[in-house]
Amino acid sequence: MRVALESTVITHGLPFPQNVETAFALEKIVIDHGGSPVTIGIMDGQIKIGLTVDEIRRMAKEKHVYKAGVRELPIMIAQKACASTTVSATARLAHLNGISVFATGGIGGVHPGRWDVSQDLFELTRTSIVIVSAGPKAILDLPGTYEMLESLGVTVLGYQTDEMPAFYSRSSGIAIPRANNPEEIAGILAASRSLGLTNAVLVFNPIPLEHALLFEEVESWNTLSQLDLVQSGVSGKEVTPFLLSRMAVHSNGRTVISNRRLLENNAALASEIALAIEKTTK
Ligand code: PSU
Ligand code: MN
Repeated sequence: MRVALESTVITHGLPFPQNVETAFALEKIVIDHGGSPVTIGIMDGQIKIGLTVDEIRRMAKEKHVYKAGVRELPIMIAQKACASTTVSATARLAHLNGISVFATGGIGGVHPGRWDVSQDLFELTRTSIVIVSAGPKAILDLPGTYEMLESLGVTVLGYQTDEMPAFYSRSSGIAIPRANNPEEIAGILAASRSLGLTNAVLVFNPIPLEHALLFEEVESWNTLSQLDLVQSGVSGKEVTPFLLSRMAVHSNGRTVISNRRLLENNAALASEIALAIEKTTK
């Protein structure tokens, strides 16, 4: 059973060398669960449904890999470019290739302030796949992102929680439906498909308690990072990578460690869900 993993977290989400270490650690977790990890990306215009070890290393080290969302995929292919794929692009490519489960860190969403809403949210309305994340990224407008998911009709579940987790921390105060085990999630995907729904099943898996950061502390680093953003003049798709790198600076690297731990936790749950889906479709 295959589990999709994304590559933008490697190229734009984590610093080198933690990014390569994390990419391989995630693949190992899937293998240890009896699955096949499929890290998705684009090399010289070729869609890679499973980057090789060397390709992952190359992506992680290169400075100017393009960050491709679903709308940039056609450009990357036609121009024979090298690109990492975001949640939107990875979900689409995984689904096209018959993969039912995808693990990431945090989904994109609604940014605070001026209009900036991730392609991720819209892609989730047209890709029937289970996506495991630790919540919308902490640098986002959490209530706004939650409301947008509702407006778009995306099925949202908390894994063994009644609250939407907040990426580096476990709670946001926003109530969501709960799922208690991988079999239940497999059943929800099957029901979604039997209804002819095209949307994703978005599973929010809270970061393990021992690696969680205090919400108040995260908020204080976020306030500083958002000020840095205004001063930097950074815009467009560079916003999220910029904010994540500022969070790492203000937290003295603590957000990088938490990000890795939540990614590992998500890869493990995604593997269990993939196994449950395989059992029910046999
Ligand atoms: N999860 C992480 N770190 C990341 C991302 C996810 O832990 O960097 C990436 C994903 O690829 C996601 C992207 O799709 O951040 C969101 O970018 P934007 O806000 O520009 O859509
Ligand atoms: Mn954006």
